[in-house]
Amino acid sequence: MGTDDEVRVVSSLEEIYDAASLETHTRARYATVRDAFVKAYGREPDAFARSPGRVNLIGEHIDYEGYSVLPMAIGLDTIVAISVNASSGKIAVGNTNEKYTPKTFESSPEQDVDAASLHWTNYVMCGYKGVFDFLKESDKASPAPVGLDIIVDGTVPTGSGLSSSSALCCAVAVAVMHALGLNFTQGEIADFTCKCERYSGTQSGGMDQAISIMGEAGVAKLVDFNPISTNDVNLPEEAAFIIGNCLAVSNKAETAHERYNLRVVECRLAAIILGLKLGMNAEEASKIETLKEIEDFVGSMSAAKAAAEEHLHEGYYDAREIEELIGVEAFMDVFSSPASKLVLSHNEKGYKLLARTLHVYSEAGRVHLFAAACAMKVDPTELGVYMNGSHESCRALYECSCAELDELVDAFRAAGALGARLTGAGWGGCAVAIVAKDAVESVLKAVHESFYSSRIAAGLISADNMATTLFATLPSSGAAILKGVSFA
Ligand code: ADP
Ligand code: NG1
Repeated sequence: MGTDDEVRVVSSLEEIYDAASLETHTRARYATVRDAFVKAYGREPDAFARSPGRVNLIGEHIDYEGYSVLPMAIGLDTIVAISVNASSGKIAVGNTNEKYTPKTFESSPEQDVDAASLHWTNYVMCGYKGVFDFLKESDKASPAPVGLDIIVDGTVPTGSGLSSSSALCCAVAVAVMHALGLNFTQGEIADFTCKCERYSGTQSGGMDQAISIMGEAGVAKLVDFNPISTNDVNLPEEAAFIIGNCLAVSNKAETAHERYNLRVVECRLAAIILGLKLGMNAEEASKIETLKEIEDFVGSMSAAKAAAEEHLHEGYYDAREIEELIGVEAFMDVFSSPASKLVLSHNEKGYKLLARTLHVYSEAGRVHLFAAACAMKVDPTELGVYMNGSHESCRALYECSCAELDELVDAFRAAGALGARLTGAGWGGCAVAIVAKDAVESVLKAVHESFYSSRIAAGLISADNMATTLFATLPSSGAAILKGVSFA
């Protein structure tokens, strides 16, 4: 499977899920989604689409800087049941989880997403609009918008760095594409879902959508950008990966102006300043979007890193210093999107440019070392070293960790993991650890005791929810459309 292939259409759950998960909950889960659909809309759905969450093994906060990342899809996913409703002419959206209230929209794809509302259906509208944006952009004939009935069900923990938002956005995009009788390639869907998820307010890179659409059972993927492409990475057979949620929730859209989008802005400012210092004229420099373009300009990663060390200073730059360095026009251009304007209006401390840049360049290097080590089948201990290095860089240079994540990473290492790091955007959410396969049970037990038992006792997490809080995971398959599936 690759960027030119279409999303798989399957007619049985066995083609996606393993026997144990079907037996214990997945078959029943699909029946529940179907029943919720029948209850809400009075008939069975025409089809289901599903798209998984992901764990990023290495390469954090560098996808939006143009650098390759190395995630794998996980077994937790989002299911969307869908039917055309020609008579309603509206987009009706419900959820199996009562916490997520239903909402009905007009069917015009031109409508804005109300990012400030932070309503969960924003991600549904992102996926919906993305299908029509893509048709428009690629000059393909666009069907007239029709009414759609939708029910969503998700098992990816939200705000946890396992990309529940992209699983939702991608599952909706695939479901809408199918319901409208369209067929795009996986590469096309990965590309437009990356763009349309930005309607939710975060200026994300394309990692999550790419792996959610193009993930495959048994392999992690090295994902490259501009254009998006993926290469299989065979993980060492003698190693396993464990995910642990540190229980600090980090809702990306809510905090974007002071966290995620601020980092995106800091990297762009650093890239423009470096471009100018390296001899670009003002017009050329103002067009620079990513730190990768600076590497391309100077010819190597080591030269780019040396340039950053020479031309950027430690600590914060305030707005006046940046205006003096790059000019008012370029400064305003960086903040031209509504999301970036929010960053500017909330920023009090200033912008840290050297530390962010050094994280990006060193992390990009670690991704390739990790991929090469997998290809050469080296001892997984080496992978652990790269993962530990990544966490340290995220913690100290990118400042996207938090006390709970650091404690969990330490707990993994103390329990015998070969390495551990935060995964996803950070500031809360999950850590991922690499462990020797024969140590999985002992690491799970030790981390349960050292990190979780006191939190269970304090009521921060119920023992019933531990299966999606601390678990070993294998590379799983990407998005699929399910037609004519039997739940018996
Ligand atoms: P993550 O790291 O999980 O992607 P985000 O904060 O980016 O975290 O996105 C989480 C948000 O995505 C939730 O607050 C909710 O609005 C939406 N979301 C994700 N999955 C679901 C779902 N199954 N049902 C409803 N909303 C969901
Ligand atoms: P999370 O918050 O884990 O879904 C986000 C971005 C990614 C990437 C990582 C950090 C979205 C949808 N995803 O992931 O593109 O930049 O942070 O590596 O915003």
